[in-house]
Amino acid sequence: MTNFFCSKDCPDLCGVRVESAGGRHSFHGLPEKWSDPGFVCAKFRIFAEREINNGLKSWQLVDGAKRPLLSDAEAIEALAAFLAPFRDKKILYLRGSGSLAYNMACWDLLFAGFNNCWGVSGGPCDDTGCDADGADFGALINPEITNLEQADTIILYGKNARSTSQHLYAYLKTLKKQGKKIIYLDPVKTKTAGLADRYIMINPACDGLLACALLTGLGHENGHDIGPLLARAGVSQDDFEYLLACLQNGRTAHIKGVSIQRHGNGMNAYRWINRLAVKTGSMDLLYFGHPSKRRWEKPDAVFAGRIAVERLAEALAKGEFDLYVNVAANPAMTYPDSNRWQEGLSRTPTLVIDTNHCRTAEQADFFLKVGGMFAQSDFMGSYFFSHEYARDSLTSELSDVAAARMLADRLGLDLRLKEQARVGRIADVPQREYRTGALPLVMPETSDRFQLLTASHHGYINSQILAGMEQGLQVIHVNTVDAARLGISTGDDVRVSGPAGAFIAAALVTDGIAPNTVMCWKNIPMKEGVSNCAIPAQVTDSGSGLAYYTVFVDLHKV
Ligand SMILES: Nc1nc2c(c(=O)[nH]1)N[C@H]1C(S)=C(S)[C@@H](COP(=O)(O)OP(=O)(O)OC[C@H]3O[C@@H](n4cnc5c(=O)[nH]c(N)nc54)[C@H](O)[C@@H]3O)O[C@H]1N2
Ligand SMILES: Nc1nc2c(c(=O)[nH]1)N[C@H]1C(S)=C(S)[C@@H](COP(=O)(O)OP(=O)(O)OC[C@H]3O[C@@H](n4cnc5c(=O)[nH]c(N)nc54)[C@H](O)[C@@H]3O)O[C@H]1N2
Ligand code: SF4
Ligand SMILES: [Mo]
Repeated sequence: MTNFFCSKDCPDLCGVRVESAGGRHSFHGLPEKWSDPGFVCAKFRIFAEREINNGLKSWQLVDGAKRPLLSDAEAIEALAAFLAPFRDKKILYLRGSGSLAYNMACWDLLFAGFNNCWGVSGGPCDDTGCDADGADFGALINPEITNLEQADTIILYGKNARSTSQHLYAYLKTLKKQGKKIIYLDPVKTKTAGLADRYIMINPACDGLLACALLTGLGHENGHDIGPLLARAGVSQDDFEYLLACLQNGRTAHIKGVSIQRHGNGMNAYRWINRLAVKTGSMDLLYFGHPSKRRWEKPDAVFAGRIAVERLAEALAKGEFDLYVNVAANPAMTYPDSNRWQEGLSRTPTLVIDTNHCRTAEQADFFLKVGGMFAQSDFMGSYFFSHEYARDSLTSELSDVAAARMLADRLGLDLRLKEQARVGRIADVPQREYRTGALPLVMPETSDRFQLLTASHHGYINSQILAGMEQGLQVIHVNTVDAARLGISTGDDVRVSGPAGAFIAAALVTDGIAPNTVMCWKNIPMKEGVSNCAIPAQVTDSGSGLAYYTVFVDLHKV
């Protein structure tokens, strides 16, 4: 029996008990205070299938053909020779969220040891929201999740827990049975709406407007006109009064989804929700996604410089770097402006270090296959809950850390990755202290085209799917009234054109999406292209996070 944990980009951070017999493993989730009995989600089986002895080998492109590298020693030897000429060259280094555990920093430390290696500033995930909480509270921290037991009402702002945090969802179900009211705000009527006492189909990027209207209604704010704010948000007077009554007649918890900060005004929206929680005495009932390794000292990888996240594809396409190093990331699928990424990857020599042959690897010059989380002893905390776990490796495949150490040896670099026991703990994470005076309200962009949302699907995480799983998911959700106006029916192939390019998906006509809004599942191959072909690389009002959802598209039947 081995103790393990799942280090995928998922807030739940399941602790796992593994029983192995005859080369087969069975996985059992450990219970938590808020999730007893424990369980692992159905995706875990997919991770095991993708990553344990999946038969992939490393390879190097030689004269346009892939030369397979059959053993780990051969792969490391060839990679050391591949990297040697780049010791003083300008390198761009990107690490993604394939595994979020601490020891993945081995690669940061290795490449920061090259003389002119650049890291990235900002990111695709939670940077905007973290900047918001940093500005308002001077701290990135969540209250204990069990504080929810003190609430009478729980508001979920675009937090599709049923799909993206199944342990939170299980806890919400228990809390509902105890009599808590649940309110769910989302332009899309997702599976989480089924749990809610009230589902409100808010327009995208309008959560801050609603929070401001509520603060005005409660007398905490003036200078704003409630009527136009509600009209822009698509929130009815009845829903507004229901929310007001909840806030006035009991304690209300606020759970901010990561999604709502992926808009041009995403930081502002987060800050208005923060303000609503603070002014109604609920700072201890306010939740978001915070950094998962904040309780450990950071490994000291110092890069020669940093390039802004929205410039990555452009910089590679313009030939600003001699080498691109891509670790546990799949930007050809997951980052905006996919067509530009294709250009950049074909122009710049590229090393991909991954457990799978992802879309980005298809254009690599060197592919190093590692064993993934099952081969890696590691530790981390959750980015939402308070728990943390450590694990030993489960398989003997080449781990990221073993590969980085072997390379460091071959290249004569000092890899200063500490054992877990020697990594300093940060004992006193600062507490929240609200420090914001007046807060301007940033109105969302408007357009007569359709706002494109790209949401998580319960069956896979980010771009990590099994081949073929995208069948049946290559759809674009269109509101019934919009579809009638455009003459589009369910099953029609539709070209979705945005500022950066286009993709093709099958229409799925539904009343379960706000008018003038369309939605497809994120980060999978579409019938033609991928959703990020349509999405330009642009940042939110924090300047640090990508504004994936402030994009307006045209729909044409093909
Ligand atoms: N199964 C699964 N789980 C995952 C992931 C996955 O890909 N699959 N990804 C993981 C990662 S990396 C992250 S960051 C988290 C993300 O998890 P969440 O924070 O739940 O974010 P999303 O799933 O992107 O979006 C959730 C919902 O927000 C809605 N939404 C979009 N814009 C707005 C808005 O302006 N206001 C409101 N109220 N709602 C809006 C979308 O329609 C969508 O239904 O999930 C993690 N968990
Ligand atoms: N349009 C649109 N795009 C989005 C989003 C959106 O909402 N809309 N969401 C964004 C968000 S929130 C995020 S977090 C990003 C995520 O984007 P990425 O960071 O690209 O995340 P993944 O798709 O999970 O890809 C990670 C890669 O890591 C590999 N991998 C897995 N485990 C390991 C390991 O242990 N070691 C190594 N070396 N590799 C491993 C996987 O095989 C996969 O190819 O996507 C963003 N992209
Ligand atoms: S993806 Fe999330 S819910 Fe599923 S096993 Fe991993 S940590 Fe648990
Ligand atoms: Mo994310």
